[in-house]
Amino acid sequence: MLRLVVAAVTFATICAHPQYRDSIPNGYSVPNPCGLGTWETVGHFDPHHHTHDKNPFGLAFAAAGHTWTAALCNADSDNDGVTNGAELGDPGCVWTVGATPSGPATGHPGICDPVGTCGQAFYCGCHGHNCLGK
Ligand SMILES: [Ca+2]
Repeated sequence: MLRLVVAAVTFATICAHPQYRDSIPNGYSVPNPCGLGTWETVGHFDPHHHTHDKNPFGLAFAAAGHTWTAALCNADSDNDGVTNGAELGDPGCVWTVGATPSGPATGHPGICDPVGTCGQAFYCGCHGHNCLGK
């Protein structure tokens, strides 16, 4: 029984992130700075998997209680000169959960675009400390 509970909790933890896409504007259409398509796991360095390797936006989002706040919207988490709100299509920071954003997402809030130009330890296909110096 204990194994079942542990497995259920583990499964719930692993799968707990997708709803966060509903908690940010255009959470399902954040462009992939490494190519075509969208970046599914907006708060992480891996575009498709919820690793523990959160990008700066993911860390800020967690620090904000996984809530789209004015402070989070006005911040520039990836330090590329564009606010999170502007990148996610909410330049006026007026979006609320369930509402239609004022515009489309134009950039990734956690990965500097163009990739590799902000001193971020991320390159397409490689992320984390192992990428430093590459
Ligand atoms: Ca930015």
